[in-house]
Amino acid sequence: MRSSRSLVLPLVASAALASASPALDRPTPQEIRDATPHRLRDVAALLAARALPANAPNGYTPQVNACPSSKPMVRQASNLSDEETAWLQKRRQATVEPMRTLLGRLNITGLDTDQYIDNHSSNFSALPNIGIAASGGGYRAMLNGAGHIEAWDSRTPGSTSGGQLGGLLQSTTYLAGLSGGSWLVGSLYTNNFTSINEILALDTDSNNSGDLWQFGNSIFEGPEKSGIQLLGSIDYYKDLLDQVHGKKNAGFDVTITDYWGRALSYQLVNATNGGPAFTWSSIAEQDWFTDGSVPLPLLVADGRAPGETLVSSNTTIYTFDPWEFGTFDPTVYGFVPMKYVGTNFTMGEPTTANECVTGFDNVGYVMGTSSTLFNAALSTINGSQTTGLLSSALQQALEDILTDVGKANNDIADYPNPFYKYNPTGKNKYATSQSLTLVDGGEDLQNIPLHPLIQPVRHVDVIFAIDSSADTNTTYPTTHSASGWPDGASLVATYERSKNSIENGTVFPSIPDINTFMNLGLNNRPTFFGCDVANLTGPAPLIVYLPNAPYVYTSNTSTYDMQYNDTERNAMVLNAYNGATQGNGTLDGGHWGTCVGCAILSRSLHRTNTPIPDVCTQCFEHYCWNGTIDSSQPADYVPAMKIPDLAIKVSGAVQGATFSMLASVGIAAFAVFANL
Ligand SMILES: *[C@@H]1O[C@H](CO)[C@@H](O)[C@H](O)[C@H]1NC(C)=O
Ligand SMILES: *[C@@H]1O[C@H](CO)[C@@H](O)[C@H](O)[C@H]1NC(C)=O
Ligand SMILES: *[C@@H]1O[C@H](CO)[C@@H](O)[C@H](O)[C@H]1NC(C)=O
Ligand SMILES: *[C@@H]1O[C@H](CO)[C@@H](O)[C@H](O)[C@H]1NC(C)=O
Ligand SMILES: *[C@@H]1O[C@H](CO)[C@@H](O)[C@H](O)[C@H]1NC(C)=O
Ligand SMILES: *[C@@H]1O[C@H](CO)[C@@H](O)[C@H](O)[C@H]1NC(C)=O
Ligand SMILES: *[C@@H]1O[C@H](CO)[C@@H](O)[C@H](O)[C@H]1NC(C)=O
Ligand SMILES: *[C@@H]1O[C@H](CO)[C@@H](O)[C@H](O)[C@H]1NC(C)=O
Ligand SMILES: *[C@@H]1O[C@H](CO)[C@@H](O)[C@H](O)[C@H]1NC(C)=O
Ligand SMILES: *[C@@H]1O[C@H](CO)[C@@H](O)[C@H](O)[C@H]1NC(C)=O
Ligand SMILES: *[C@@H]1O[C@H](CO)[C@@H](O)[C@H](O)[C@H]1NC(C)=O
Ligand SMILES: CC(=O)N[C@H]1CO[C@H](CO)[C@@H](O)[C@@H]1O
Repeated sequence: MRSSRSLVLPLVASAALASASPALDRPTPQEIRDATPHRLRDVAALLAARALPANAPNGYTPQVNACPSSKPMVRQASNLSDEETAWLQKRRQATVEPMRTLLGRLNITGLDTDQYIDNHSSNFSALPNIGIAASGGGYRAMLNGAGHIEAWDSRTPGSTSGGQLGGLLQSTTYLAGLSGGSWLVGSLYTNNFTSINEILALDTDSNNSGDLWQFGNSIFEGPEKSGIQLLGSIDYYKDLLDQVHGKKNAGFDVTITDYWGRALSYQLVNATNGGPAFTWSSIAEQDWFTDGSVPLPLLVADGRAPGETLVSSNTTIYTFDPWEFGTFDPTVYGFVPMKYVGTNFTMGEPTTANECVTGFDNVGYVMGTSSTLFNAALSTINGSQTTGLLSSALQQALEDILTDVGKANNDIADYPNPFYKYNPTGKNKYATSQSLTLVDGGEDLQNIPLHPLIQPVRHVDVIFAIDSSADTNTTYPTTHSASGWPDGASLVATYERSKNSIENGTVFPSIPDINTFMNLGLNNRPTFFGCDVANLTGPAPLIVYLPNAPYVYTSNTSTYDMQYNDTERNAMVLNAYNGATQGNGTLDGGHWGTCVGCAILSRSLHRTNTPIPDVCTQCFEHYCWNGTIDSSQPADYVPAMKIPDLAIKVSGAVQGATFSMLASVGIAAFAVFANL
């Protein structure tokens, strides 16, 4: 008889089970699979105290229940949700003290920052409102973003000493992620907003069960452990299949994104089997979020109907926040409660009052939706390329999907359209379709998730825009340009869009052409855009542009690198840490910290009619793009290591499980993908 001892343990014993008593039996994968639903719920809760398996006992399969008495409805996008409005009261208040500490450390001579905060703390809307945006670009982007977050997090050891920027994260209101950036953001929020430092430290400690961010095994072979148990590739494939089949058998359309999102979760969600019951909306039910102690996470995806071609000027951009899903764009202009995404809506209401769907918003599916271009990583695999890697059953399942949707649509994520017949007489172009197909948030070339942060209703003052795009040697295929560095193309796309009718009230600072980025080196060092409020056509944030560059490591790894061992991973993160802090304040004359403080304060000082301190004027002269254009053909771009003394060499090229895009036939967005 199989012991069910651990399955029926009361929840109070779970902490002891998880930490102190390794001798106690833990459920085996088989036991978990065999467990009855109520037992499964206990197991899930027991294994995953740090996040919320809100869809237990159903796991990955969405549930259909009667709608609650207060029916979920689509609302107009004319303002923020009531939830966000209420939450902001707490969050903005919670940022005041961290901001005071940070600004006090940044040595802004000529401004008594303590006094400034005191003068305005009763009306915190006068104080700076900060957003962070982490771009796409696969694991490169995730890790480059992570180094910035680590540098800005006051919990990181050493981050609050001189020249350091720890506390910026704690001062931030919004944290947006797209594609690879969504893996970073999503992973933090499904793991109790744990610190990057803790994630990296824990899993290099062999005595600890931390299994997050193990990229040494690629997504094709699966992790060594599934949360707490050992896991072989065969079990991994079986789990992926079982989970997605559960959803399919319950009557929901599945796409390769379902498999991709599930596979990602084994690396990003610290729970057994990648937390199949963890939902994105459950973030809104957790104390550490509701009390305003962390920023609001925002993940971005693009709408793309089958066969449609996307350009930045006509793409509808959707955002997932913990309360809602939807868009401010005039093409749809609506939001629906996140928890009920998956429900059939008609004219803004559930089509059938006794059929409300929950649990569709699995956290891996949401991250997978923001990063669907990586579906190609799974779907291009066939027996000849990866002999024995994927089980034939999984391969068959992927091929069946491709046969259904067509290869050109291997990158879609399928959602029941919450905006079906919603506002059909308005501009909702998508009102006639019962399904809403979403794709990677970078497919419209706006690879930095700025869209949710430039909405006027959010009143963001400054955006720290982390650009991990791989633009060079794709937009500039000259033989001597190194590949895989940003060239400003993402900012250009957002600027171009802001001049189009889809902008709907959003304003973006002037951005020069790509040649100017290259010629002036704006893509090689931090650059501020939109410094002069008088030169803007309306309220717009100041953009602190932070392009990926080699500080201590050649961090232009290929977007297609699907495997990083811990040495490589940590080198990527440390490179970004050095970028975020400009070598702990040692680079560029040593004024970087002060200038970050000035960027944070810029709009606030303007609002409160406070004179700009001289040090800030000097900062702006140094870091702001001043309108100079040089559109001549740029020279080849082969950036030098910025801190050669500390350069990290990891011997051997990173090869591992890259997948060949050339082998992938029929990807609609082939050219776009190359840039991500
Ligand atoms: C979550 O993080 C908070 C703050 O760091 C900590 O106090 C709490 O114990 C954590 N919860 C769990 C379940 O780890
Ligand atoms: C948003 O607008 C709706 C409709 O005008 C209104 O009922 C709601 O109270 C507004 N919410 C906030 C937070 O202003
Ligand atoms: C602060 O900046 C001033 C110049 O504005 C400089 O003289 C001083 O040494 C700096 N102090 C610290 C602690 O960096
Ligand atoms: C992952 O979960 C395990 C078990 O609950 C916990 O001990 C560990 O600290 C977690 N790791 C991270 C990085 O949160
Ligand atoms: C967007 O613009 C592209 C290029 O002009 C065009 O091919 C495509 O059909 C447009 N899509 C929509 C939805 O308007
Ligand atoms: C939603 O509508 C689709 C298409 O009509 C249907 O197949 C599906 O069963 C419906 N889902 C639910 C939960 O009612
Ligand atoms: C740049 O691209 C060209 C053509 O794709 C390639 O042959 C060349 O090796 C690349 N250069 C570098 C430095 O990667
Ligand atoms: C900056 O500090 C980090 C963390 O302490 C360290 O690893 C890194 O080498 C430092 N960089 C420089 C340029 O000193
Ligand atoms: C603007 O910046 C360019 C270099 O980027 C510099 O050559 C020029 O002198 C600056 N112009 C002014 C008015 O400061
Ligand atoms: C100021 O605005 C003009 C007109 O939009 C624009 O051409 C110029 O580049 C802007 N200058 C700066 C520094 O943003
Ligand atoms: C990581 O990979 C590099 C390059 O392939 C190799 O030199 C290094 O020894 C590896 N490190 C570990 C810890 O496996
Ligand atoms: C500021 C602005 O232009 N808002 C418009 C955004 O789009 C919606 C839907 O088309 C309009 O109703 C708003 O007026």
